[in-house]
Amino acid sequence: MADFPILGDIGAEEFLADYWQKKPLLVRGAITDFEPPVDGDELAGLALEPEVESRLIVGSDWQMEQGPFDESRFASLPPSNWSLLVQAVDLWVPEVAELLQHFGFLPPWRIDDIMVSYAEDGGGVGPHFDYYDVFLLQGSGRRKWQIGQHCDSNSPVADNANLKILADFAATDEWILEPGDMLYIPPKVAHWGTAVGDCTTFSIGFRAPAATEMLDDLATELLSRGQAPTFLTDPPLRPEMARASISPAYIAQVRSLLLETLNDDQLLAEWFAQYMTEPKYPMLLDETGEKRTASVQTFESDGSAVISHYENGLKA
Ligand SMILES: [Mn+2]
Repeated sequence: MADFPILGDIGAEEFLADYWQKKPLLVRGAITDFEPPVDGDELAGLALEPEVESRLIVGSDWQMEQGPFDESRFASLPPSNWSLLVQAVDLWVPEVAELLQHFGFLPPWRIDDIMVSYAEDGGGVGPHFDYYDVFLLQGSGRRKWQIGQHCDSNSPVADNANLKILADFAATDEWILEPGDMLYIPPKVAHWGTAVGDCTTFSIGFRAPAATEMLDDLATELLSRGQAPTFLTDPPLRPEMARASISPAYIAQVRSLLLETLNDDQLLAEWFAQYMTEPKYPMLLDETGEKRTASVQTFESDGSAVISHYENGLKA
């Protein structure tokens, strides 16, 4: 018996070594007799609430509308070809949060949220890729999933105002997922889900911050610490350098100052634990009861290890 039944016959160690962030994995019957904890009506109800993040994707050209929605909007939708996406349903429905218990082989602070989608026949978000890992767990009904090529920021996208729909999609595999089946998609792998009849899909998504976002947050952290700043110094100068273009020696100075600033294990460890436990919706903590935790090990100057705990972006 596998250690995490949601991975089917594959052990967690093998999954992490061979599939995670590398290649897709289809697991039939990942959850046996799966009873989806929310249905389309409940999702529509959530999408009426202003604090809940939701989107409608309508038509064969995937036009996106941002929630919250009016009940009248649902009444005027076509009989097919649309999908409702509700973000972070785990924060609003405890039974959905319980699904996260199946993913104990991954650090909890890597989890972003569980997005749940309801789609009528033909509905979906079109062919696209993401920069994060996702497990697509089929709720009610059936959905056809196609996976395709590896993409990156140079992959051509169609001219669609709000969604990054791939201009080219070359399907390499195709499956129909039934209730309780699950498909893991690594970052940058093209995928395209299309509802076969009405269905719900639970997308367990992971957080992968961009280097730029991390530098931004780390800079804010450094500023807030109020430490004396270190300043750029000149490389050895010669008079003719005054009117020449900026010399590579200057750039080398800049790089070494920046790297020196980053080359601080304690700073990085404390900041990263803080950063990765920041709540998804900091302004809604009272309502969601969101709780993100991580612990991190640092070393004192005498070499002794210290474990610090972080919760919701704060040292506990
Ligand atoms: Mn996706």
